[in-house]
Amino acid sequence: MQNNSWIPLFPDQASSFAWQVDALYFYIIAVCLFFGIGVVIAVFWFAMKYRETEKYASPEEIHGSNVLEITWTAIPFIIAMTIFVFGTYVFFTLYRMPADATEVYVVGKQWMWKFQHETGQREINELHIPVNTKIKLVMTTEDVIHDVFIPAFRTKADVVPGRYTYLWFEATKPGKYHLYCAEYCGLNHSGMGGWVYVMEQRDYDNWLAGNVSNQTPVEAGQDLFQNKLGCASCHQDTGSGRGPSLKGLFGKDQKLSNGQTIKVDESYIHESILNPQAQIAEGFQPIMPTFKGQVTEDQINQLVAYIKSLNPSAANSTGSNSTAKPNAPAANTATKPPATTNTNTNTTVKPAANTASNARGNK
Ligand code: HEC
Ligand SMILES: [Cu+2]
Repeated sequence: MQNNSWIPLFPDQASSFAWQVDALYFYIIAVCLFFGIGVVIAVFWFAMKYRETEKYASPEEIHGSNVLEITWTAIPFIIAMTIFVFGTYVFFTLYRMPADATEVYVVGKQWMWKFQHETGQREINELHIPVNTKIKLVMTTEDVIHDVFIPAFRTKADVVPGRYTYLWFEATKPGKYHLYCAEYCGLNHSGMGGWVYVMEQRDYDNWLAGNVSNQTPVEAGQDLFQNKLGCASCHQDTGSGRGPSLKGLFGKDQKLSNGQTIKVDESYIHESILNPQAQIAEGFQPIMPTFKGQVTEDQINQLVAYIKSLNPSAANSTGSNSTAKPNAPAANTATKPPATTNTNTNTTVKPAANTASNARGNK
């Protein structure tokens, strides 16, 4: 939460890059103050120094000065470049996703945030994460544009219908931090927010164990793919079906029938499901029906997670989806932590909401 620093203007610096964002911010403020105050002082000083002392005096004329020209070009250029270089560095730190992050799926919806962990736990308007661990949010929305904003982590990103955007952070301090929607998204926009709970690894493990979910996104996706939606009837691993085998698809460069080549990412799969005619895989007929209206964004996330898991060697953290199943269900039976700890950490979640959404599988 808000700390008790002597100026309560700034939230905690609770992520690995928060200090960089603040340093850049203060640097720009310092530059602005220096010149802003400098100009005002100069105005008064010159006004006094060169005030009219003698009527109709004609001052000495000056014609050009290379030294002056070069100085007032070079200094502002250097200052502008420091802001540019520093800003670019911070930008890349924030928006280049680390390869070894734990993924959490996020779906924005008027007016709530829905999260699903790799291990299957679902949350609404609350996100529990371990401290000192890189977390990558894979985000989309069911309706309008929203924006995930966690001030204490000094990071935010738009969440856009029809595609995926990403955000990563590594929380450095256990605690409870505000989560906001930072894009005006309708009537109850101001109420669209919640809390991020940063927990010590041990507490987080307890939390996971106390919030068992029957299916991980990969498992749920597999179920949809093979049974509920019948994708497997066309997409067979052998490649002998009417559609291409999706094995090893994620992360590869896919040739399209129009001659283009495209890198297969989450957004490509998303579009392949909702708008299959838009991009046709080379060598196949455009016979895939659209699943628009039949699948929710949560289910698409699960299908994406499953299709990603079919390529464990993909460059980024994707592969871990299929294999990384931290011992959440196991811990529940075998190494159940003392009841007290368990209930303690669990008071922060709403089991009712969790199980209800599990039962419905998506909403
Ligand atoms: C009627 C058969 C059929 C069904 C059912 C079907 N697909 Fe397809 N799918 C295809 C064909 C054919 C293509 C290749 C042409 C294209 O890109 O549209 C394709 C392409 C794709 C691609 C892009 C593959 C690539 O190599 O670029 C993805 C991803 C995909 N389908 C996912 C799904 C999912 C998920 C489902 C179930 C929700 C599904 N498909 C159901 C026939 C089908
Ligand atoms: Cu919103």
